[in-house]
Amino acid sequence: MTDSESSRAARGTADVVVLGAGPAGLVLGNLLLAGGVDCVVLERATSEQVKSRSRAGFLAANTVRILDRHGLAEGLHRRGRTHSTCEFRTEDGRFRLDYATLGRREPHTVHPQHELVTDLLTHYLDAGGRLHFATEAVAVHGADGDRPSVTVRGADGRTGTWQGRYVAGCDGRHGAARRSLPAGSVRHHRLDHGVSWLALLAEAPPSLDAVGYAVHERGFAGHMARTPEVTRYYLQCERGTPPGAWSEDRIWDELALRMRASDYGPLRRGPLLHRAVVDLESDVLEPLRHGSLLLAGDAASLISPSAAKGANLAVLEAELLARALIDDLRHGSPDALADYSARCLEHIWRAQEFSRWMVGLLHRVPGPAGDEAAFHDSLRRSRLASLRTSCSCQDWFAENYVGV
Ligand code: RFL
Repeated sequence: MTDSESSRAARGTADVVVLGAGPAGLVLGNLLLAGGVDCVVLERATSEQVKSRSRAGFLAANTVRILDRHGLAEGLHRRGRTHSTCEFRTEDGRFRLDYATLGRREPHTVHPQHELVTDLLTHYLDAGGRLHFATEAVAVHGADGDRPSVTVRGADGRTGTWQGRYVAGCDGRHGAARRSLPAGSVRHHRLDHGVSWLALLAEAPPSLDAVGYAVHERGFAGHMARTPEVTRYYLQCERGTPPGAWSEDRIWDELALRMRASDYGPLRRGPLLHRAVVDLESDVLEPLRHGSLLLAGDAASLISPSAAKGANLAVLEAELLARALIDDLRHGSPDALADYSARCLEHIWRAQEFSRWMVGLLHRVPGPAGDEAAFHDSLRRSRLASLRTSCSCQDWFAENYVGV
């Protein structure tokens, strides 16, 4: 379906109306289609935008198993690379963890999110899936009953309606699903970690053969390979910093300083392809269901990128939701749908806890200097020392770092 066709804001029906064509919506769409459930995916962005949005890159072993189970991992195995080492650079020296030899002994697979999304999209469309780009969900209605509907708006401003038996809100943090929840219908837990990152994509080969985490008195800096030609860097910045505030030279100099390039080797510089400021925030909606409206991925829970969990949770939740919807719609068995929220929340809270721990490991606590800040800073150094020296701490780290 082309964008110009879809811009007519088509209207119609489907048993499951899926909002959003990110990892959550596309895994769900593929699994429902394979399971014989009638569904449609409605996506606000154009096909080109969806295929080029750079975000995650580190996929957990369980994510790969899920994608394998459903025949969705072909591109990932062809182009992705396994990754198993992280390096911490701190005021007390440098140490490495080969996490694939620790904990559950599992590596990550590095496969950029836009490539995963492109793979999932191709698979879904080739299998005959229905998807409308440039179609924004405006609101979900009637979620209290068993015939919910979604009003949509096309790129030309024309509106339409989709009706289903269920609506799956996979449309992220700012989507229509969250907005449409009646006040008080779900509990909204939120945490602002108080830290912001300048997230950068550089057209430059990786500078080290590991994920690099640098803890520095000027703030955190991070290094993550994406492809042999592209590397993601993070630079902690003041809250409210405009993404364009720093020149490329200043960014590279600051990265080199915080990553202690003079001690451990230079960074391989290159033009910056993309930059954005990300405030590290987390939230969880509880439960992930209101009547016939179900939430998955970032729409269900936003997680700070400090532990690379968001896309992995999205895939896991989409598989659980697909199974539950297939059970209900094809086999008349509603039990898995009734358990859907509780099953996801176990994984979500565990990931949130680890991601919060990582924030505390990698950053000085923002706020005024003083006795309390110094106390927190000593706790952070002690946490890093445990990670450097304690085998059981390293096993715990590895299990949580790669697990979802
Ligand atoms: P997405 O990917 O945001 O997709 C939602 C889709 O919904 C569409 N949409 C709408 N469509 C119709 N109507 C509306 N009203 C709509 N509103 C929105 C959007 O256009 C979009 O196509 O959510 P999903 O599927 O839940 O997936 C979540 C992940 O994208 C996210 O958690 C990760 O990117 C988080 N994340 C990482 N996760 C990892 O597992 N590993 C990583 O290495 C990792 N690195 C990252 C990250 C997130 C980052 N940022 C940008 C916060 C690095 C960064 C910098």
